[in-house]
Amino acid sequence: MQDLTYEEGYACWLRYHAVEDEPLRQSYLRACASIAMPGASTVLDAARRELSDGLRAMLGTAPAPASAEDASIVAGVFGSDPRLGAKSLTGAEGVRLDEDGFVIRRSIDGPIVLAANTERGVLYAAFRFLKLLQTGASIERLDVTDSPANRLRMINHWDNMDGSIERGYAGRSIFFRDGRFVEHLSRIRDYARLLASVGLNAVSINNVNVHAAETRLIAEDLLPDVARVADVFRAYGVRLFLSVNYAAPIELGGLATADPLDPEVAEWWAERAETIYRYVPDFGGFVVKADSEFRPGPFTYGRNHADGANMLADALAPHGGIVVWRCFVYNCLQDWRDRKTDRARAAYDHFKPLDGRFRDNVALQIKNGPMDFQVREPVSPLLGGMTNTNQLMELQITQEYTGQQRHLCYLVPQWKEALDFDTYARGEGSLASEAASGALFDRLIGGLAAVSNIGDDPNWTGHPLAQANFYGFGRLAWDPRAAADDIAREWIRMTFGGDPQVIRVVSDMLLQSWDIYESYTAPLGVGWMVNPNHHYGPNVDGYEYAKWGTYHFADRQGIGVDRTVASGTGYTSQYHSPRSDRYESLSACPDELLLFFHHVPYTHLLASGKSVIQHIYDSHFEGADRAAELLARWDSLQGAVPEATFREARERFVHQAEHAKEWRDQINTYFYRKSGIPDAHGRTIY
Ligand code: GCV
Repeated sequence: MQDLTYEEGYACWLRYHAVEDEPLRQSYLRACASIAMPGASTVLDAARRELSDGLRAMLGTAPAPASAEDASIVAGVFGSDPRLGAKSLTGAEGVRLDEDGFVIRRSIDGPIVLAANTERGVLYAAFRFLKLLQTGASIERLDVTDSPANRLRMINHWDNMDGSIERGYAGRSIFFRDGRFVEHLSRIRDYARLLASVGLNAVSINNVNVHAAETRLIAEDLLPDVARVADVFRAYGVRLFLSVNYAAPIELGGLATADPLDPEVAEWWAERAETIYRYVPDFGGFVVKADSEFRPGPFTYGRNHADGANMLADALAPHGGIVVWRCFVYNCLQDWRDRKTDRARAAYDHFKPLDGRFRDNVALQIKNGPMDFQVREPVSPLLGGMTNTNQLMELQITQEYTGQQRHLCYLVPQWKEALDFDTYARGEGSLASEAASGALFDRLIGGLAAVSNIGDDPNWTGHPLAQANFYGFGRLAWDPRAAADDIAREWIRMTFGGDPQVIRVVSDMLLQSWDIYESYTAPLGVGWMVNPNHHYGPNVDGYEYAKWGTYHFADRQGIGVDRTVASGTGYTSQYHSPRSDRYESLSACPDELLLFFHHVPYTHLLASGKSVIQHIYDSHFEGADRAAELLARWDSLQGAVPEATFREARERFVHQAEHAKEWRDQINTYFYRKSGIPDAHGRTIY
């Protein structure tokens, strides 16, 4: 019987399963007999503890403390012991080694050296070294040099102080309860450790929709609590950010205005920043949702987003903080009769003209797609559209539109498509991941941010397999080139151990799950078709006559949104050529995005050779069948994964199989009734 935390999935991928292969265990034991870690700090302590606990769990014995001359593992900052070597900006083969990078080296019969430019780098090296053992790698010789591609690797929480989580599907907040901070911080500590284990270095703890209670997070009565939480994260190398209310000068400061160009307002924020830094000396900065979905912002005063962001940036600059300013700005009071306004255009239209006008300590946070985390969207044209502004790509780990952690949807393949997207901003090969990291335009700040999917459920994520999304985001934030299947396999191995059947079955399930989910929900990139507000379950016209700018325009002849320059909203022109030409052309537009860019008759033939209507029928019948197979495949693992995890997931697979049928039947029936075209295979449609 395993311990409960393992059974329930609390330990996630840091379970540190005992190594069962005896010769391998012996070789690991010989290599890890003793350890020296010069230096003392909370971050180094975390690394020391991790190495000791992890090695004890996997090998049965923790390494004995030793002097650096005698130790089999020497870990620390370059220069803190001669064995660690001197400070270095390049590792093996000239690989750049930045402040978070590290090296792991071992020559024949030499000690294992874990070295980095910073303590945080040493912590990352410790986790990476442990991962080598978790995944059964040989450690006879080691020459690893690694640095993150992104400077900012951030998690955004949408947690409210009453303990609720906007779009949270895994319980309540681990930070807040009943209007206050939680008393005991041990769960936050365990969470900080999970973040560090995948190299994440920044966290914002409150919802971007900042309501009255959370506006006070920057007030002096709550800052001591903010500082306590920041201390916990700091020990794992994670900087804390807060989402702020743009109208705080009025709501908290009692000023008459929040106009960014009003000197009194600027002074108020500067004083706030100074106070915050007295409590949290390494405070990361502010995350801001302004002039978006009823949140206040600079528009109220006739100012633009650069005015708004720069004023906050100036307040933070003396302390080293940054402003993460979200580009999720669109008209959420659109008249559905208005065919000219296109929500997809909005972010680009607002922000592109401001390119180059933001301070160096501002980063614009851009959702991966132009709409809102649908199962399929094109990549936002702002990524690669702005060449002179720091950017972050925003992803959504929490499965708002992708099954709410009741359906299996491994999102790493979706994110990979966004990261690997060629923006053509600097000619062919101008990847969106490099626009986001800043590498494409020589920007200093850049990275990835994602909306968390964790809560206080015993296994953190509700669906046990949704942990793979959190893990996968961390891996991609560090290395966007990592492959979705490698990430899946290593997550499974670290989480469930080395049983080949478990690795094979779960990785197949994960890797097919996005495709399966897409096939029985909204077709061909058109999106939405969910129930309003909570966004769960099918409702084809749920958003069709709404104010949110979310339409599919289905009539008896056809469906889709014409976003071409020739006859539609002109959105395709926001991309660089040849991308723009491909989307503009009906024949060159990829099938999976066809209805995002074009309005076509149901009889239109896709590149696949099927008509649109037959594609809808086929994908929905197949998708529901494949969802049912997920359950059967999971059932084959009973006894091979922890019982509690098995049951938790099984319950969800049963629901998913049923719910997929509901999706299938509603979508197929709707389009059969609209088009009058029967299924070529005569299957049941209602
Ligand atoms: C935090 C979508 C979600 C909202 C979310 C918003 C955002 O509209 O449904 O819950 O608000 O995105 O990203 O700001």
